[in-house]
Amino acid sequence: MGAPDTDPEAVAEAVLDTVASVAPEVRAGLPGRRRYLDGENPSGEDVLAADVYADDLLESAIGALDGVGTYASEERENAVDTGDGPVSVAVDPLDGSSNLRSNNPMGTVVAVYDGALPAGGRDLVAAGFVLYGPVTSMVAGVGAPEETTIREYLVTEDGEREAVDTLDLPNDPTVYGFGGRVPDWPADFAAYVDEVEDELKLRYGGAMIADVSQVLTYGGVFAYPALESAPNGKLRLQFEGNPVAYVLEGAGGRSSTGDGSILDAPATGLHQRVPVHVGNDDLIERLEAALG
Ligand code: P6P
Repeated sequence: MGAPDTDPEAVAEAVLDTVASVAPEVRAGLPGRRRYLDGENPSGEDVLAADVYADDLLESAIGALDGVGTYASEERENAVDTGDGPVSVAVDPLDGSSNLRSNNPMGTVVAVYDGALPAGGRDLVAAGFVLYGPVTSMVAGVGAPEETTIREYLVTEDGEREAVDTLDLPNDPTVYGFGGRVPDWPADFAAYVDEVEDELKLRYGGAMIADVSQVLTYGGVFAYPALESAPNGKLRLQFEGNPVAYVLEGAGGRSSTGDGSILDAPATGLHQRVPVHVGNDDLIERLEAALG
């Protein structure tokens, strides 16, 4: 390795290129890795052979980059020291991997922070996700959250990113998807759902980035809210909440923990959970009013 690059945004671009470059290999390795392994991930969830496979590929490729000092993953208890670089990379190697057994879309989420982990969303210098759908695509942006532009790319069989277009949230929202069980929703969230259901069509597939892709394409709202049984919801701030908030806010939408932008949520731990609500500005504004 040469001298670590010191420009965080240049390193971030290299990280996004690297995630795209390994995407075909991740996708090609899925068919033979649909079995569950013994043990659980740090969040207490079952682990598929594909989760470990994708994580190992990404750690090896990202950790080798000049400028990356730390690699962290939803599948690893602790972050990995990968050198002296200025940025830390947090990855959900296969978001929604339980969809592999039912052959539904899933993907890879990546967040690039300027500095050490755990980090707040305002420390992001890039974020995005690869979606393994009918085609392999990437949605990502580089720069400070307030300055980024979110773009969609097709990922070629050679792992190259081909820009398609910039992404701006449609003004006439049509879809919603909410995680958790109805009886677990707090009453004020259930009241919000009652209101929203009259206006939007349900789109929920069990993989955050696939459901978020519906919102980015058609407008609407995705939420994995706080639950009576899980006051901080299910999704992880470092690996899911911050990157998806970066993307939605960068595309002209809004994010909320229920009490302000997810990007302002204090970072307290590598695997901390956070309620996630992202989508069109007025829908999130109404959500925050409902949650009081
Ligand atoms: P549920 C996938 O395991 C994940 O972390 C997100 O991608 C997704 O939004 C959520 O959990 C699905 O959770 O409770 O619907 O299975």
